[in-house]
Amino acid sequence: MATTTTAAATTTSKRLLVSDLVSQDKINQLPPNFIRPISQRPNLQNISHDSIPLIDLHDLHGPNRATVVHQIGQACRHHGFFQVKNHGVPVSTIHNMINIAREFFRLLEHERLKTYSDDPTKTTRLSTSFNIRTEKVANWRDYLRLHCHPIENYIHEWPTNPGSFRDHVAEYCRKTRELSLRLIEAISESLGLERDYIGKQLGSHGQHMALNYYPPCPQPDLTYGLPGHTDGNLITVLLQDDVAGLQVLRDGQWVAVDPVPNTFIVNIGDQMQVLSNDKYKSVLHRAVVNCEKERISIPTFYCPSPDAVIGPAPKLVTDDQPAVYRRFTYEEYYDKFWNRGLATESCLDMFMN
Ligand SMILES: O=C(O)CCC(=O)C(=O)O
Repeated sequence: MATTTTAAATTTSKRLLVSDLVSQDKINQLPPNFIRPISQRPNLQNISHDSIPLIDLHDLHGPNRATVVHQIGQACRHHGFFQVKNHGVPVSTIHNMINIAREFFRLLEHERLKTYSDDPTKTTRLSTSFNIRTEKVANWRDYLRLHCHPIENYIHEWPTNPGSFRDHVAEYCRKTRELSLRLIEAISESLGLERDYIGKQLGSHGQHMALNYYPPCPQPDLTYGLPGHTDGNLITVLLQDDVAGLQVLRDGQWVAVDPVPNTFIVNIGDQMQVLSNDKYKSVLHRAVVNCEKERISIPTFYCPSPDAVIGPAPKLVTDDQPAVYRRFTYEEYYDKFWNRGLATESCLDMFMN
């Protein structure tokens, strides 16, 4: 692999990963391929901190279930985002996951690059930005993408360094899958559907995750960790470390979701918007970076299996609200999602009736 030896803002970096640009080339200005046109920059001064709802899941399986389901429904309808506590994922599992992600990104470059690929169809891959094959401006992010359900189909592909990587990540995947299934049941009920309706639409189900690593950035006002986008999956359960960076669009204003220890952030993805026939919205969100601290975020993307056919739930299609979307396989959606390279914020428009 070619390397750059000087801090140069006028040349495009030959490093594959942003983390190595920072740790090895020690750049102090953004290389041009990361710089957004003025109209697309993050405007970090104009951010609200009026956060998203925090829902206590303690009573989800008790006599007060209906109250919690109602809170979840309101959050999905009005925000598309909420946080959860008493979610059932042990604190030790969360800490192990964050620590192992940090250890992974601190490995030597040649060790990390063993899993490098820019091919979005690969089920285990370390990569950078979003899709460097199709995008014009790069993002200040490296990420390890893993498919994790059914776990036995994929675990043999995962990194073996750090030594406890597979054990800690597998445990985390099992726990976040349990949480995702409980949330999907509650969301199904909140839409007036059978508790198991949405789960039954997902074929044999899928679960992917990303270990996102955002290194400190010399000019965070010129670029993004990830620009505004919606998630293409069903629901996302996001863990972030103690460094802020996630922002959610509400009423045309970007709102920061500052970290709350041991909580998860849940958001509605495009497939849930389709199944709910637009009752629940898959909301734009983005990750901004900062010049002082590295940041780690770990989204679990719960999704249909590739062969599952997704469309609006018939019970939610009425004369007043006809089916907004056609039916499609998740495979078709997933291909479009990755190929557009985040050049458009969402690809739901391509599936409208
Ligand atoms: O880093 C974050 O907080 C958001 C990550 C995200 O939106 C994604 O990976 O799709």
